[in-house]
Amino acid sequence: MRWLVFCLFVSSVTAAQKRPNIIYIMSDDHDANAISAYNKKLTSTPNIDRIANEGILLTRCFVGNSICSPARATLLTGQHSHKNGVKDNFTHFDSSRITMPKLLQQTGYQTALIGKWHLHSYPTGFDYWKILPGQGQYFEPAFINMTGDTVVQHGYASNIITDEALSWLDRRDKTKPFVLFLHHKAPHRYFFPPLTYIEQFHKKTFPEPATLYADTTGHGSAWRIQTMSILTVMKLCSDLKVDPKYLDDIPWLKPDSAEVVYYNAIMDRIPQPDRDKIKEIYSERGKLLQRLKPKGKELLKWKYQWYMQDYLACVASVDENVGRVLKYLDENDLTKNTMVIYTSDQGMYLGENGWFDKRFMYDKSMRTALMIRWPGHIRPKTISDAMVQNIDFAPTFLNVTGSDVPTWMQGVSFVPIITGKKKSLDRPYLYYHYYEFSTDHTVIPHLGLRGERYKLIYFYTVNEWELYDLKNDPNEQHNLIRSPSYQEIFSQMKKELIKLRDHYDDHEPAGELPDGTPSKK
Ligand code: SGN
Ligand code: CA
Repeated sequence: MRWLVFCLFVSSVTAAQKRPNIIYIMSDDHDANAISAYNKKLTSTPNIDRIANEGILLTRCFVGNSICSPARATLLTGQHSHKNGVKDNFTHFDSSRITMPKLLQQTGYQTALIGKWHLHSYPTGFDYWKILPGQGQYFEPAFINMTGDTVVQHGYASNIITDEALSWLDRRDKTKPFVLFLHHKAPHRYFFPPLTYIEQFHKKTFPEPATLYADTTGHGSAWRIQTMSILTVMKLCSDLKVDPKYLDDIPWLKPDSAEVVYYNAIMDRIPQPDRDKIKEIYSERGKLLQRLKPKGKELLKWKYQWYMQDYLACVASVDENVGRVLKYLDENDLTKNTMVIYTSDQGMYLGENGWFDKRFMYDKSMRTALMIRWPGHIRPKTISDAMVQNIDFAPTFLNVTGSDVPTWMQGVSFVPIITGKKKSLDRPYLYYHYYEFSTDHTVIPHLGLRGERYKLIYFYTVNEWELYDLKNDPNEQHNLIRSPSYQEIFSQMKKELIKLRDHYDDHEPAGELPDGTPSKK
């Protein structure tokens, strides 16, 4: 009898262990162009690339609302923002909702979430969690633990988040399969790398995007009123760490008092001796500004380079830590039975249109990086251009772990894509809806439709439409909405948009959509 019980126990452990583990690594604002698997011209990310080399690189993964909290609520629920309730960065996620991690728990998975959370309510559905409050800090970050206490931990955010994740892996219940959500803070604004990477990046020069010096002439209201400009909105002291003392006698660069307070606060977090060394390196920026007193284009040229130096140095810290996770899997015999995913909560402007930040439905911010390794299921070095969306993540996780996908989830599993069974999902258009209109970057709310070739966007509060031909104009520079030869496509796409809005049960804006402000020409 004892023997039988033992055999049953062993067989249930083996069966449980056969179900794959998942490690989902999501960074914050990491644009695909800043990953060398996608683009070799900006930087090198050998560890992140390893996931793509040993698995699949998806070149057309998109989000449904390009901003942090909404993307995270979509990950948990498989639903667009209007259904999961988190339309902007200020809304609390209703933690009593059923979520993908809760469903995984019910089937015997151990679940853990470590790092950025940004959904305001405390996490539920995780056997273990430890989160950054709000956006979190890079140096000496505070964490909220499961008892609700806040503890400040010594070190740099990317390293600590990884330490915590590896330590959870060490002490997890090894009889159960697991899903680990490892959410980095980097490379989010204020892009603040650790000393080693500042040293490596501060003398590098990066290629400028073709539209860095573009202005808003000829564009619609949304382009004209956005505040995402590197030249006029990105701050020299807080964003680019120029000591205010270098700017006192340059009237057009002189920071206001809030900016000086912020600069001192972020600097003061860095322990010595690194703080002085970092200040020393950044003093080169201040001295250069004093010497050249640049304005306009010349100033933008420098700001762009410094933005890239700091942003890509933060990316390097993420890459190093992705390497640590992969090494841990190798050393603990977990590589074979663990699906590893690398992605970001959305894309990010890296100087295109002269911008930083995200929010817009343009591909630059709507698209996000996605690569997946799953030995034995995904062929190494696969590249797929199938259109997938972040509403599909939850259904995919459920599918991979052997659960049914509830009908209230709006996405579909993309397992057939990554395992090579299908070339595309039967879904010709993706839906998008951005809502947040706040002092942060003032992007006008819009909804829209992305097809294989065309993209239609409706900025409904100003009644303006934009239509792009992504084949001829991948950078979305030429709005074709008034072009006579595109009127048929406009009306077709508009019908599809209304159909998709109704299909996803979005009621804002409801009814027929007006054709927009008539051309003045
Ligand atoms: C902060 C940033 C914004 C950024 C939002 C949202 N401002 O408010 O630039 O768009 O976060 O980012 S900053 O003054 O703190 O830099 S998100 O990734 O959380 O959506
Ligand atoms: Ca983000």
